[in-house]
Amino acid sequence: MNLKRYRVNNIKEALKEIKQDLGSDAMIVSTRQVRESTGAFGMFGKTMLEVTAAPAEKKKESGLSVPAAKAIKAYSGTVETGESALSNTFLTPRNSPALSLTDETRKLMQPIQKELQGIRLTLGDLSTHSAGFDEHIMGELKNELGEMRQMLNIMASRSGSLTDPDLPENLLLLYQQMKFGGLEERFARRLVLEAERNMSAEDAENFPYVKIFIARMLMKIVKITRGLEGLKQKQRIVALLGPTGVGKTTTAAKIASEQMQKYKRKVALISVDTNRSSAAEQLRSFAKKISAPFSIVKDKAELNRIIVSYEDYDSIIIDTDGFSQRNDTQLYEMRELFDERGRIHNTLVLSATSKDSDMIEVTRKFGCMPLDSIIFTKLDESAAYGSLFNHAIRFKKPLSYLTLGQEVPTDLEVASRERLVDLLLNISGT
Ligand SMILES: Nc1nc2c(ncn2[C@@H]2O[C@H](COP(=O)(O)OP(=O)(O)O)[C@@H](O)[C@H]2O)c(=O)[nH]1
Ligand SMILES: [Mg+2]
Repeated sequence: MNLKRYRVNNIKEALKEIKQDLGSDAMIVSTRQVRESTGAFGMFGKTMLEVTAAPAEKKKESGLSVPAAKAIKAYSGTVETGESALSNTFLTPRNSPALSLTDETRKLMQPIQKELQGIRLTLGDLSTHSAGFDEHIMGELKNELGEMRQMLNIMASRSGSLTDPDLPENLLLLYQQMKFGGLEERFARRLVLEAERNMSAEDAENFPYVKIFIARMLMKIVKITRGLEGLKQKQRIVALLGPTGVGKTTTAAKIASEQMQKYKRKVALISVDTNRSSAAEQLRSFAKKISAPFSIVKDKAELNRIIVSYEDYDSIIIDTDGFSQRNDTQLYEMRELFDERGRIHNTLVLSATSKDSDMIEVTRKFGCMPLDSIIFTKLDESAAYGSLFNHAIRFKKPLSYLTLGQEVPTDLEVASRERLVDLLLNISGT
């Protein structure tokens, strides 16, 4: 990506330069305060603002030149299937950009939407009342509708650009930064509007103040368990659930090491292997390395028996064999084992590199079991930290751990609010 960095005295200056250089659709990627090392021994350097910006993505612009026929295809057949094309959903694009509109854009779009609605109704009338209506003309009209909808989408996607008039500039800047970091547009919007309502116009002029204000709001959104330390039971039993490849086994090993090395606890390991796969061997060899007892179980009776046999151990870490969230049979089998509330701390392991839509699906499906916390893995491979907040806002599940690499045991962190907010807003770099 083509990033450009600006050192300026204030936000106004930054916005002016960015608009000149990259156009008014440019996105703010990050903001931080830096000290200029000018003056004798760098002592009298003044504090400057460093703003990094990126030009708008090209693909947003290309829509207008898409031929009408293609544009219609892009709407997943709603237009092609005749009558359904004229249903109400026609005016509501799939990703509902209407949610992300600024008031100004909304105003601009209203007459176009009205016009579309009119055409839609006329078309509906024509198709029901005149059986022999010229197919060709119908086709053309539908094409035109498709194009108009494409334009509406483009207008919607442009909302929230630097020209957004509704917010004081500091808030607008942070809004852009959060959005760039992957925070869902409507969440970012809600946050900055709420912040605006709760601060004086004078405070809104003070960038560090506004940034810390937003950081505090974000901190309130995230719940945490302090790793396994927040668990009430004396004997800590934790099960790692989730799809394949997200890092369950690696994380189980890291947590086992944390419990042993940091807290000097007696640790036992269990692998649940409903698949009869060889996946459990990975944990077996790790258990051998740390001289911890290890068992493989296939069903609930075996699991219960083994847990009882480990009653002298302080922490029991249960790894599970992963499977797709779409495999209902396996989900059902797993639920049999982990449907009890309270005794075992069920933690869902998600990879921070996954798309938001996949995380939502996985959490919903695995939500057939009580989920006590979430672990986000592979933060080292992702920069879209906003996803973590999107998830926290949607599901209100506390976070227990974050993992930041493949190394056992080092690349494990107890999830903290400060860390998460820092990842999104880069407070420590300020
Ligand atoms: N980059 C990175 N890789 C990880 C992390 N955690 C696990 N992995 C890797 O992800 C792959 C799958 O891990 P594994 O623990 O076998 O996943 P499982 O199928 O859920 O048990 C392995 O190559 C791990 O080394 C992490 O935090 N960062
Ligand atoms: Mg595994």
